[in-house]
Amino acid sequence: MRPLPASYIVDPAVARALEMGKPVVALESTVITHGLPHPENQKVAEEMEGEVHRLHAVPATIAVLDGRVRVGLNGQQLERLARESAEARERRKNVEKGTSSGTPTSLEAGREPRKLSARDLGPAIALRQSGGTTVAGTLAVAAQAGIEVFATGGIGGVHRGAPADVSADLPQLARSPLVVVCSGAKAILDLPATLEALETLGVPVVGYQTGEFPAFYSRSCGLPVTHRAETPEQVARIARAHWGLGLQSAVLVVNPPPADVALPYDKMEGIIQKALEEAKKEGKSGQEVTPYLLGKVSELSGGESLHTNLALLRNNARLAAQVAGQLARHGGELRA
Ligand code: PSU
Ligand code: MN
Repeated sequence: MRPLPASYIVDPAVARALEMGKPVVALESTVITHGLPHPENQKVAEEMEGEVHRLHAVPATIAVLDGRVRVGLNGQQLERLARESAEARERRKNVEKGTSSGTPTSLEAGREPRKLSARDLGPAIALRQSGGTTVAGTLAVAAQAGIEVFATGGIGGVHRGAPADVSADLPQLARSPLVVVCSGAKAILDLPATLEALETLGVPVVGYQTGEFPAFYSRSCGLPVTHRAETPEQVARIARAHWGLGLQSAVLVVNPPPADVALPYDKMEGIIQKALEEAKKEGKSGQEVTPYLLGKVSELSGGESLHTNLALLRNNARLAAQVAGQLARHGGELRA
């Protein structure tokens, strides 16, 4: 394994797999700290790890704990991250409702798990903070650790009506050579603008058994992708060929949510419009926009969107494990 900074702690099972060229799948942790309610956050994180294991790959959930970059969490660490974020959210809600003292600003300065993009890793390490890594943060760490595959729900992108609010996920995808399996970008975003940005950044977007860009909760939104792959092996071949050219970007594999849990696009659009209006009324900005919108969408859909979100996360973990298996098994053969 390549030498890593002193701030990194690689879980022994992950280190062994990387050492031996066995398949490893990185998993993000903002979905645990900021993306989902408790206890679903912990449960789905464990289930994603279970799916990866079942397909004979090693899961590496990436997070920062007390200023250490963890590549692979054990059960206790995962439980702690999920619980502490739920407690922090509860405290913040009580402060907002006025049933508890303190201000959200003073809580921010406290020990609660943070949302860590790539730019936040240095400060988090130096200041001994804990937090969930976003897609950008996870990519930065996974690339340094030499992990080749990463599963998530939906990437960040260009926000609607706020073309200056572009997720750091996009530029980080441009410089992290991993296969990223997702269900497109979060549906609350401007999807056409996000696809354009991916093109500008040189990130190939490969539809998995689809010619369309999925809209996270929905299997399609009418936007075509430029490439499609039918099997995990084809995905692996595409990635090896891409990196073999010396290109350093991610290969974005978009996997539609399973048909039995996918939600109709038009219905979700109505709900998203309402959520966007509420966010505007509440004056949400910056890092809090995404978690707020996801929560609102879940509330307005009566929990249906949450059910879909959980199912697609498990589904993406499965595909990622299969791709990691292909990349590892045919490492030499598929190397361009
Ligand atoms: N998609 C989800 N839930 C999430 C996220 C994405 O369904 O919680 C997280 C990811 O970690 C992603 C981040 O990297 O939101 C993007 O946030 P922002 O738009 O602030 O960059
Ligand atoms: Mn943003």
